[in-house]
Amino acid sequence: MLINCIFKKNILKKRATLFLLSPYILMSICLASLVFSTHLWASYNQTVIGPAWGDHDGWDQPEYYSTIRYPDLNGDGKADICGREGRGILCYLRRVDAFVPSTFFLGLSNAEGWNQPEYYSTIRYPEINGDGKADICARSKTGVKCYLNTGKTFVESTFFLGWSDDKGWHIPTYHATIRYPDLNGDGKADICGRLKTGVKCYLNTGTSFTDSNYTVADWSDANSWNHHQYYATIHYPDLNGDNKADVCGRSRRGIECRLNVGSRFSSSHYLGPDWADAVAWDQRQYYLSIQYPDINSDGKADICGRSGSGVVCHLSLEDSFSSVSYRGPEWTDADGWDKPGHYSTIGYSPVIGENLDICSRTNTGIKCYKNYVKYADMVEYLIDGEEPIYHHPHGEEHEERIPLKEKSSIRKCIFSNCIVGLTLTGPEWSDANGWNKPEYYSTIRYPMLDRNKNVSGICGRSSHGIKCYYRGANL
Ligand SMILES: [Ca+2]
Ligand SMILES: [Ca+2]
Ligand SMILES: [Ca+2]
Ligand SMILES: [Ca+2]
Repeated sequence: MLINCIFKKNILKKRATLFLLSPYILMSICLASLVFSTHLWASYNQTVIGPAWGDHDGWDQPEYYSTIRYPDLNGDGKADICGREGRGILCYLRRVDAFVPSTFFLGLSNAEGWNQPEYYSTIRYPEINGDGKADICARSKTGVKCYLNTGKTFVESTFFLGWSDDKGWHIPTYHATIRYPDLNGDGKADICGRLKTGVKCYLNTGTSFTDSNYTVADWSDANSWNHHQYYATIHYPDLNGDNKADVCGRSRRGIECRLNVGSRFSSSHYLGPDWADAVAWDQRQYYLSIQYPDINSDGKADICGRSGSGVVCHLSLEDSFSSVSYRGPEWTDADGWDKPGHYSTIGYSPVIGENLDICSRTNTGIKCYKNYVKYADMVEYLIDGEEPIYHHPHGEEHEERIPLKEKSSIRKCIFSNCIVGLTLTGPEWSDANGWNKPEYYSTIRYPMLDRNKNVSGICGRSSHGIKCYYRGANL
């Protein structure tokens, strides 16, 4: 009902002249249904209280707050929480309405140098041994080591890679690119990083990392990939849904990906949007917003990024991204999204239903827009004077009908931002409450609080500690 109403209003202007509908009557119906359904879309009624990692205990320092993550430590599908304090990594396990202290600990302490960014910034929670319980890998002075999750704590393992300070890995252009994609689809994380000579990966044998042919030689220092606007965009999405990670990055010409063809990355390009330096995508407020959410839920990672005029996405097709662009929220530079306190908080998670919705922090707090990609082809741009093709969302006999896809549109709408401002209001993490400071906004995450029930949350650290919000069943 609401959705149909929304579609009607969206196409109001163009259809009104065609069908002589009274805009005032339609508007009244829409307003009435919006008022009626306000409680449906307003938002988050449940909280999970996390550890009291407050400013008083030093958690406003980056060597602590930037390490906060939400791995699943016990394999129950519910995100737990870990963070590094002075003594090492502490974790809390998820219970119904709180995260509670656990025996998990790993002594990556300040005394051993882990308060240095070239070390603490590399702490990750990949699945190393395939048992569904998140493990830890991190780079110290001597190289990358992994620590296995025993069910109670973390213990040192035989996994090691000599990406040491001596070999230059203390420099961000190298260590900031260390990732743990699963290249061969065996459920065990492999490891990739960018060296002077380009991207290089090692496969997980079950007990160690071994050399492989997964490389991208083009992305070398000689080709300028040691610059942040390029190396910081290297991601490992699964573009074709075969459960084997592919690789993407932004060169000065735009997005370039290579498909994983079994034992190596393809040498041919999987072309993406031309987000080139020449059109300002070398600005960090744009290139740092590049993500690969699967917005149409077909198992193939799509690409979204924020330009100066707002979020835009392209769908993953057979051998390239769609040339059609799908519009997201108009989170513009003019409205402040050129600042990291906004652009770095953009995330994609299933707030309502199964598709990925989009959220970000506004001046007044978190706002999310529902994913309408199913209807994207129907939403926009009826051409004046052309008879539209109709789609019957509830069957042919139903009175409601909405126009389906017209020929010449090249921009379509995916999130409800296009539609009467249908938003979900999240926590009031506003500028006025100090959330424009990095020790707070940079901790905002959208973890799966319950994977089995498809419940995602909004979590962040305030001056008092961690708190998560989610939509309970009674909303
Ligand atoms: Ca868990
Ligand atoms: Ca594990
Ligand atoms: Ca693997
Ligand atoms: Ca997709």
